[in-house]
Amino acid sequence: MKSNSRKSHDSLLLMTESAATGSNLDTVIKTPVEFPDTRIESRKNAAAETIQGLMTPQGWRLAERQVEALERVLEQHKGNRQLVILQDFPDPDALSCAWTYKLMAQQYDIRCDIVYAGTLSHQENIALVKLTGLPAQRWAVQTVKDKDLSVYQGCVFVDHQGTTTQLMPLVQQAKLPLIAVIDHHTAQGELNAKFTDIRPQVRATATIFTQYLQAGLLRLDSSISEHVKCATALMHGIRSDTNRLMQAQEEDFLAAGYLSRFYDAQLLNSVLQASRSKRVMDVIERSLRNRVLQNNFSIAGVGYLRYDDRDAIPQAADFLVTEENVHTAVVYGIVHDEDEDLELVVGSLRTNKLTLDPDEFIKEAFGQDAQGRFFGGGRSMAGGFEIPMGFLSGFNENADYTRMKWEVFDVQIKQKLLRLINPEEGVIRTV
Ligand SMILES: [Mn+2]
Repeated sequence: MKSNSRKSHDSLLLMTESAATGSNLDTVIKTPVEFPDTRIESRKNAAAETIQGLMTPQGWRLAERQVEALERVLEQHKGNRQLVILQDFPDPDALSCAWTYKLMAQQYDIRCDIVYAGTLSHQENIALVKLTGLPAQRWAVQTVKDKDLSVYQGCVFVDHQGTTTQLMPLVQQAKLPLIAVIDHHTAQGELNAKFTDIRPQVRATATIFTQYLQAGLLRLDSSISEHVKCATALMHGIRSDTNRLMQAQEEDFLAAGYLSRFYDAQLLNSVLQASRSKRVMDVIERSLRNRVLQNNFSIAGVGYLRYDDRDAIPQAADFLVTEENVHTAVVYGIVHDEDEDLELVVGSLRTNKLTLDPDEFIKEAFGQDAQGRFFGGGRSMAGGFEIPMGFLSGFNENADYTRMKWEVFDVQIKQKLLRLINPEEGVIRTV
């Protein structure tokens, strides 16, 4: 069914394109049409697609404007080498957008390296990268110090604004100019990029990037395997940031509709089939056992977990928010990085309460550090935080000490959360 419809679409394309490619089909018109810039041609096609309803008129106008601005910036940086920086624990939205950026920039002879400082933790993200051959590399902070950043002429942030990557200070030190920021999280402050497209009302950055494709920044071709895989990654990005499209809005559906022409459903299915490890299941079990229910919030501390299992926290939050009468779940734990003997508190919030702004909620609950940076933030329906443990960080062999340390953080975090959840009750009792 699927492949049939794709075939008929392809042959349709062939028919309409034959004039331009000058093949010997009977239908070919003699005058060969020359397009000096293929992007102009695809812009025209894109306009036709808009009329067919794959973009809202507002979405189209915005995308067209942004694409023009981005094209100008790419043009100015022709031949450059750029770093596309992801958040430390990249998700499908971030990964797919970085890849799309890389493919778009390639047309301008710009070479991009996609990097992240943390790790790929969620089983689906590991599967996504492996199965699509997605070109992202891990740059652990300690190894970056030996890297020569002067080979790059600029950097790009997608799906974040520099607050969730440990690479930020290094990039600033190397004085790498910020070329582009494309994100759907709430604006986190002045960044001074050459191109900025921050749209907090859009559910996924992958939707924004799909609109760039639709507006002609890169013409997807279903006979190019890399394009098919990238479209599949974008589809996964939109799905995963919209709770399997359940929180998607018109723009996201339309973007998914466009991608449906190119993506590989079977490949996406294989990515989604990736199974959870036992350790992730254990974290989910702990969250279930430890959860505290109050005012339709479900709060759970899960204790210590390994760095590689860090993404078990949002998965546990995803699960807790499905309970009856719960609209918001917050799950947190102490993530231990054995390589660096570093510990930090990591937490995730998931909500389906439309009036709750995760960004505001997290900023309000945890405040800022000494440098004025917030411990976390969010986008629509989801948020996260990371709190360094400072002097208390580091492994201790004494089991009592380790338990006590957890309890202190557990109580402190609950206290900060419950102050917002039950404002009238004030501070909670610790026993
Ligand atoms: Mn996202």
